[in-house]
Amino acid sequence: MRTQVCIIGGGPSGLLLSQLLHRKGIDTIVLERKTRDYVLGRIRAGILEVGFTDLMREAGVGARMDAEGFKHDGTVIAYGEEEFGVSFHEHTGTDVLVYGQTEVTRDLYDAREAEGGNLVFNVENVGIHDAKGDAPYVTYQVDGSEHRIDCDYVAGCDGFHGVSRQTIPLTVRREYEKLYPFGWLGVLSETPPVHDELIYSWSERGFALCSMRNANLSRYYIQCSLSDSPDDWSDEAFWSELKRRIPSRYADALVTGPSIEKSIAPLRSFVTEPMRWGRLFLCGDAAHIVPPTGAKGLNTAASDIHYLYQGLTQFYQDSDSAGLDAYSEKALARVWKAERFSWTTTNLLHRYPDQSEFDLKMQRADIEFLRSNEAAQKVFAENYVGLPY
Ligand code: FAS
Ligand code: PHB
Repeated sequence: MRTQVCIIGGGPSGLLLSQLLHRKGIDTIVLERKTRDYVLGRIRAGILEVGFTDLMREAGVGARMDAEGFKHDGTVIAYGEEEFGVSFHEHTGTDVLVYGQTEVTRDLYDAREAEGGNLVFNVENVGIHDAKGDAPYVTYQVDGSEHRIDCDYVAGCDGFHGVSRQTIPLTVRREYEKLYPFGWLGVLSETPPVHDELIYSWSERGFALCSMRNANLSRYYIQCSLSDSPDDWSDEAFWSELKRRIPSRYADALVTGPSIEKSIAPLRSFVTEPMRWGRLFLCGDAAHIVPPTGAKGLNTAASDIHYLYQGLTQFYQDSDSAGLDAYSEKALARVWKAERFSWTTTNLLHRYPDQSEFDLKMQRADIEFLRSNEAAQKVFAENYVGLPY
């Protein structure tokens, strides 16, 4: 079989790229290791930057997002019983959209299938071959039978644990990583959100985040130990710990209920360079990971897809490879800024096990500076709504 772009990974990165290229008449195939339902069952991001929502509309899959998503023009930062707001709109003239990654992925799957997209599920043993040559090809198995796809380019959209990044030789790859000494325990519950904006909360006991998906679906997180497992946390234990970590006016108003999903994500900062090797391009989590504190994971995948989509379109329409040649440098320039914001917000709001009294004073001063300084709030807002592509 032959295609123009072979996309490995049927998460939001791979699906968005496939849908965008399809609308430009560029042929793709998407190879996904799991089933559609498995992919949709993973509860992840909740906040979309304006760049992401623009891409979804350009891909022709923005209707439900625009109808059901919630515009948020600010957020609450809390510390102990104190709190203050940061207005995105006041400082940037724009806002973010609350619309879960699950729904983004569902919309993309629906569009790909409605438009005859070539999606292959349950693939195994994917191999990328001759990426440095002019005739790359990908092999994989489904139900035990071997397949080969000849293509012009390969897009590695297969996440942190995928095969694409590993295909780039260690003599070429440079990896940068920071592991955090804590994780996030997340709970999804069919309860009304405790507040109409997100609440990022620093507390003596650790970080907490109050988020949502819709008027009756809330998403909450608490910082937890890396040695914890979801089974260590009963719903009751989770709710009472969350209440201890947010201002009492919210704790008293919190509507609790049974968790319909409970999971722990370890926090990691990670970047691999370069994001291109011959005819193989890395996108999204295949190339970089951020701690979710800044809501940058999915949104940084979007800017990668934007740059690669532009480069491939320029190549196929104008036989001009300038966009492809600039991809890695352009994508990394924005990736590192997302890494910086995610790292700084994580350090601002989390309790580290080895923090000294001086460290705590510095953390408190950082929060106080953000509360009291317009310029600091503008910087926070510009990063949160998304830096330009
Ligand atoms: P994904 O990992 O989503 O998708 C990659 C796909 O490739 C998967 O479907 C996988 O099955 C498939 N795949 C892997 N190996 C393959 C192979 N060899 N062959 C074929 N297919 C293969 N971001 C936020 O902004 N906020 C959050 O709260 C948040 N929470 C997260 C929680 C967890 C546990 C994780 C892991 C990430 C979280 N993220 C969050 C980040 C997340 O949203 C990612 O940024 C987003 O999923 C990136 O999308 P993709 O690049 O498509 O990668
Ligand atoms: C979420 O709603 O899942 C969410 C929101 C903001 C973040 C991280 C996760 O920073």
